[in-house]
Amino acid sequence: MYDASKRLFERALALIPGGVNSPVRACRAVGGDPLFISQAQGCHLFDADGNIFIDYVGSWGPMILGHRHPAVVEALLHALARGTSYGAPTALEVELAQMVVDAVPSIEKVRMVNSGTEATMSAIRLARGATGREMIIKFDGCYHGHADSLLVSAGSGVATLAIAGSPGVPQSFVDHTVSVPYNNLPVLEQVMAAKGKRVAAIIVEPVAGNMGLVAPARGFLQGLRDMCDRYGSVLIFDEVMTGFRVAYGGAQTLYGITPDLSCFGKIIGGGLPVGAYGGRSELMDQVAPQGPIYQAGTLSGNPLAMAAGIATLKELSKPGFYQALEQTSQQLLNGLQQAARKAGIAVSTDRVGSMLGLFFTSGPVLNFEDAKHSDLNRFTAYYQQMLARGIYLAPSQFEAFFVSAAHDAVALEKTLAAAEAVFGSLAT
Ligand code: KE4
Repeated sequence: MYDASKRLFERALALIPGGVNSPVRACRAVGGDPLFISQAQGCHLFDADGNIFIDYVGSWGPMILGHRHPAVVEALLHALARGTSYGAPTALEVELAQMVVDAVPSIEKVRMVNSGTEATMSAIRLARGATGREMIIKFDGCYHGHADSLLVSAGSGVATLAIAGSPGVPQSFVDHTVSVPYNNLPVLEQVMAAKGKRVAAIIVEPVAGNMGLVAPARGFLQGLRDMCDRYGSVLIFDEVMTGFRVAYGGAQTLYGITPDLSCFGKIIGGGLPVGAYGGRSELMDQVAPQGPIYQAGTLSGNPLAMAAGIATLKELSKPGFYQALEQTSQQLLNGLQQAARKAGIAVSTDRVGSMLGLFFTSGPVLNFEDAKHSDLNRFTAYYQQMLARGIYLAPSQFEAFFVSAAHDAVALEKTLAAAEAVFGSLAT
């Protein structure tokens, strides 16, 4: 069944910490060993043993078109025929920058980097440099990558590994970062009343996807905007996951809130390593070499990654793309809710665009504490049994799951049949 993956994992364990190049992939939160994937097509993954799965991880967000979309493959092959990396400006970088600026009204200038972590780390440095302040406020359960000053009570991998922050993060860095509950304006107001004049930035996932899916409560994002205006802090929307996922212009266009800086990743690389941060020229022009705030990257704006990102955004910008994806996503959610109800299983679900969340609790789940108090053992059983039925979910309760344009009626039917069987067995 999984012999080839097991052999590969044994070898990997001798060579790579935990046998994986990113902790959550080790599946430690749900037990079992990771499957090694050999190829993918559309909404399907094929593991090293040839097993086929319907994929709801989508490489943790980038694969909104599905795997190996013809337009992305063609763009990559075209770029590859001309070279792989020049360490010099290319027309492709200008084209992708133009597409991001055109898509996101709050962005006048954008800098390409190589990961979401680089994007948020750089945006934080810019906010600190532009304000001359040091403090950062983030939210429990939100994950912004693994930059030292943001690895504090993070969600995603850190939450699953139950590490608040991480060894190796200097105490002094922790002193500059405050983490408060998501969706809780009164607590934030207290912190800002006491420290607001020292706060360089408030950074938030406008739709949280690293504690499972937790949508912003009504007025929450506007409250952050108002507080940043009141205290002169920079509002950073970490749209690494939500950017071009929940809407073409990201969560900020969906909720009508204008951040000062935005971070992107995942989808804008079309499956290749890309991150980006952007905002008003008045801020972005303070970044080197235009300004004094340093940030750099050997492979930033890599032509292959730019080509994949451009091809992806071209597909996303086509009329009706998001409406069709939302329809499929809602169908899936309705089916999951129906299957749970039929089995008498208490679940709390939510959907923003094609980002979905399911907790084993009657809910509601408004923050990380709520998420942590859901039935994690039941999630583990659900995960393992869905995997055994060929449905590939994120191996952690503290992740969202994603629908792509490649998830068709057949895939949904198989998924919901599996869910009905699994919920039924969980109920016994
Ligand atoms: P990367 O450095 O992994 O490209 O991006 C970090 C990041 C920043 N901001 C948000 C909102 C993110 O979700 C992420 C990364 N997301 C996780 C999954 N939830 C990546 C998966 C992993 O760590 O392997």
